[in-house]
Amino acid sequence: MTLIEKLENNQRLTLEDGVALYDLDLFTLGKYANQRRRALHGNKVFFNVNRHINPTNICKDICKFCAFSANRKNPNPYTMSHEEILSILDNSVKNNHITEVHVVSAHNPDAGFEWYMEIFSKIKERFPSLHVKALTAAEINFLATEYHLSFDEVIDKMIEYGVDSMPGGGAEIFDEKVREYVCKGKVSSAEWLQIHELWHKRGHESNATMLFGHVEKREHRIDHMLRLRDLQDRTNGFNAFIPLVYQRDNNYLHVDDFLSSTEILKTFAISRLMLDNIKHIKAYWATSTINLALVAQEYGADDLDGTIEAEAIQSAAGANSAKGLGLQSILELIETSGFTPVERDSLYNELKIY
Ligand code: V47
Repeated sequence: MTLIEKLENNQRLTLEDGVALYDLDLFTLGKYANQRRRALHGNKVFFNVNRHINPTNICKDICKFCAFSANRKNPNPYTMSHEEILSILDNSVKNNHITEVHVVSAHNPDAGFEWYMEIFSKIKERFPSLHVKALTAAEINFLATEYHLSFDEVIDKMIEYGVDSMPGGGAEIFDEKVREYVCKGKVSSAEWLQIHELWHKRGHESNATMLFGHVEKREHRIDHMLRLRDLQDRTNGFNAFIPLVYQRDNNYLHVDDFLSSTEILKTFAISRLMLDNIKHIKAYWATSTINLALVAQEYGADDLDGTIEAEAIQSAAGANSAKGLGLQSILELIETSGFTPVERDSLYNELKIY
């Protein structure tokens, strides 16, 4: 069967197929990805009203791509108190009616296990209906190592303290050689997958990211997708796959060539085609820019993430995302791109179709 016949017949694609998809022209690739996307989601573009909070930037890890960590190039170390976090949320809940808080921290050995966990129960106490999406597999691995706990023990604590779902961060690129080069010493690929598997096995859901556009090759991206597809076959716990476009400012990974928009759109389209068992492909606008994230909706993506309000990780590396996007802007952007905006909750239940 040729590659085109496989696409026509919705056949499962191999590593070689995935790499070969990059050789198709963008419009042919886009046609198949869009067909798959429309079969799943019609004309809908999903988003949520959320707030990203990054409570500390002090980190014992040394990822070369990171511009957020205060141990690297960022001269302003900080660790928020729980009261600070709660007062930010007071404002976001009151003025912006957020339904989700997405909490991602650096790996701060001085903050303490309780500091990491207790904020979740405090959030739940003050805002019982707010969805808490928190603790990447990289943070869980850090907490387990630092405090001599098993992954199961950390996960049990997360559930006890009120975490609802896990974000997809820390996946970077699973290929061991590239990983060793870009984020030596951080959670390994096998550990990242194991942590999500344990979380899924408890009946909880999560997302999966991939950081691309740095030193990885196309086959590493496809390999990354296939490792996720294998796990999803076993657990069905991933809601969304999120290809994060690498931002190159203020870090130690000297990459001169920024990806072309064509390569970025192809990667969205290919992820839609390879990941036949993950329902949503998120074009996280903070890394792809809002313009390309909207175009990506015609190339396999169906989601934009959310209003985010404030963002510190990607904006530290050059993304224009520090101030978030207003609800009205998101609605207008989706509508003027010809799509139907659908506000969703964190688990993709539809809250409002505009
Ligand atoms: O894992 C770090 C990435 C991630 C850079 O689950 C960078 O819904 C680009 O995971 N250029 C954290 N990216 C953010 C994240 C995320 C974001 C939005 C939604 C969800 C979700 C998850 O940020 C890290 C890392 O891969 N990152 N540095 C950089 N220079």
